[in-house]
Amino acid sequence: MNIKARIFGAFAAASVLCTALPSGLCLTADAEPLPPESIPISFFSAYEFEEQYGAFRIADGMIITVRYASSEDTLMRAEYFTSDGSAPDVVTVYETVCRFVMPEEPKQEDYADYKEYAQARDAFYEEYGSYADLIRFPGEVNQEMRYYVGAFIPQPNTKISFRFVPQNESAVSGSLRSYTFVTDAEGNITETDLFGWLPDCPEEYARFTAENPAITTRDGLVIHTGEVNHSTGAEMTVEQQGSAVLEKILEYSCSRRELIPLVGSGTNLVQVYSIGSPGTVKLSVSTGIPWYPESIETETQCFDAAEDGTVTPITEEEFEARMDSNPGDCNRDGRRDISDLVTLVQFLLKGTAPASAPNADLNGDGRINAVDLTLLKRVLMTPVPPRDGGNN
Ligand SMILES: [Ca+2]
Ligand SMILES: [Ca+2]
Repeated sequence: MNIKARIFGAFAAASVLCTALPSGLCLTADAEPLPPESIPISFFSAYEFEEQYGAFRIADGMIITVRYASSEDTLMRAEYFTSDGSAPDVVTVYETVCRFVMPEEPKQEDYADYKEYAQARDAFYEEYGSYADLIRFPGEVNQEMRYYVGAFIPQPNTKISFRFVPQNESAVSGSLRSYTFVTDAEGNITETDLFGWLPDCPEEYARFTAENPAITTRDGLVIHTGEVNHSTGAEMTVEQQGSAVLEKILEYSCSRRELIPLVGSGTNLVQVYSIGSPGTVKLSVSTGIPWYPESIETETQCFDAAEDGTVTPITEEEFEARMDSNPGDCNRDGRRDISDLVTLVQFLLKGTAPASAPNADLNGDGRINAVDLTLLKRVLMTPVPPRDGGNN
């Protein structure tokens, strides 16, 4: 295949830098230089890489990256920079674009009978072996797909970030997520961005969901993972309750890349929340078909989010208890505001029971009366409203 030869040629050119590389990475000068096996050198090996590791992998002392594009215009190459925006001293081991052109499907009219056609079709699928399911037809013919592949070695004691930039300036830029890596004195590389531990490909997603509950916490973030199949009419809805506020900072898919769009497959969704305001929170995520309630499944988890940014899982009972130990939060929505005053006044005038009797009894004397109303007014007029989540 001539693509292969071209790629090896590209590596041969890059291997001029061999003297700068750690030993073992480079092959002897007389042999035809081959990139280390950790670097994908064909379209489908780049595909496997992306399924297994996502956009980046640290291997053999290098940062290896792949990026998919369905056309030249959307092709994204990796650009690296230091915290001050300058270009760091990085050895580019390998940089290429691996292409795959979708072959034409045998046409039935080109064959004498159906049997002959079927044989040709089977031979076509056989040729692509384990990748045959990725190029299912009928579809667009001669569509060319690409992976940008890069491998870099940063200098010791450096911190570099990568971001993908469009190959073509006029192209619509895709996700501008950046990835950051730190190297120590020995040149060991560590990924320090969120994707160092957050899954960003199907295999990492499978591992993450096997090891963690559907709603989990790490590094002060709350992460929800779940599958939703929009083609069945299913939807995912998120609700939060309590005094803390979660803000969604990321939502992305970790599904298998479909080279030919398939109908009816689900999406492995990852949602990441940071703490917008501390306190206590209950996060509920429901997935299912809205008009078919039996299909709806709900995942719930409660957390304490502290001022210092730590997030701790708590039980639903603990959450309910916290909700009732927040004096002044008469309507039990996690906050103390004017609506609580309305709730308390309605109780005093009309006897309408407040959602939380313990919270309405501000002085804790076992009765809800005008004294509590006075106290609530005072609480609401305090310049800095307490937001302790009822933990005091
Ligand atoms: Ca309230
Ligand atoms: Ca009272």
